[in-house]
Amino acid sequence: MNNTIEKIHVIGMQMDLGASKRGVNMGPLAIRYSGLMEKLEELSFSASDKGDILAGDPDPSNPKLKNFKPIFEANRSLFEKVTTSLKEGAFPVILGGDHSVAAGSISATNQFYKKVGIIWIDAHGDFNNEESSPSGNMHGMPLSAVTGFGPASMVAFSGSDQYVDPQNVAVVGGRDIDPGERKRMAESGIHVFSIHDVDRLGMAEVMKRAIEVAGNGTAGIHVSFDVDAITPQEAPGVGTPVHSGLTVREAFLAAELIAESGKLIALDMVEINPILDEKNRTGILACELILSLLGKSVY
Ligand SMILES: [Mn+2]
Repeated sequence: MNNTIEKIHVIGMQMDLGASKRGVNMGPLAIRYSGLMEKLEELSFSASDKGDILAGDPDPSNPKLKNFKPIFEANRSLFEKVTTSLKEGAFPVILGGDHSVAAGSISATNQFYKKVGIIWIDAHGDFNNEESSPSGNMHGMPLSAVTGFGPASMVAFSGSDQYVDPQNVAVVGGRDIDPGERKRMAESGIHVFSIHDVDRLGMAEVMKRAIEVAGNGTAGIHVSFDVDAITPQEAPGVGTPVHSGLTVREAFLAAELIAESGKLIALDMVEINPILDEKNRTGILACELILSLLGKSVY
């Protein structure tokens, strides 16, 4: 499928309950402040701001799935909102929020399109479930949940369980993956292009392979972009920084190659933490990456 994007719906998730550190709930504001809506219009898209979903109060009842209830409720709202946008023929751009928002957004695209692939750009694996997670923080679980490795309750939005085939999942930029999580990832059948692979192969080759993985036999590719994939010197305002990450140029190259593939069907841009940022530079970077993923080119 070669997807031509015309109409865009921007949906914010003011939620930080999936992480131990607070503040990424303000991510949607930081990206909007960078002029996202105006810049989308400049690129000739018909872009509508669908506002933000606000997460409820913290819920300490389950230490293995911290804040499960408000996270699930916010994600159910997101699932419904994304589904509505897809039915209206719009391309959804989801502004996080912590990465647990991908549970709602990917469930919606996968159910709507029947079979989607995922490119998950992240310093972390986000492949824990309630048993394997050392912290119980739900932003470390969404990729496991949407591929059917639990927590099943995290993605139980509709009657039919429909998971993304692990064979169509590519993780790019991983460099902080805990031992139990690594084992689960290896056994799941997902494809992992770690930061080491980016070093050895170069981003162009890694993205070529990732697009092949996520695009093969699917209706299109859902990109879930955690800004902590980028090195903290360039992207200081993130929820969970990890040293020695992608350069800004590698991140833009990845975005441009995904745009060029014509296979992008939805996008999450997550984990921007304005409290830790410097004059909103990470918010501006996230905004520019969204534009590149949607086809803005340098020349
Ligand atoms: Mn993540």
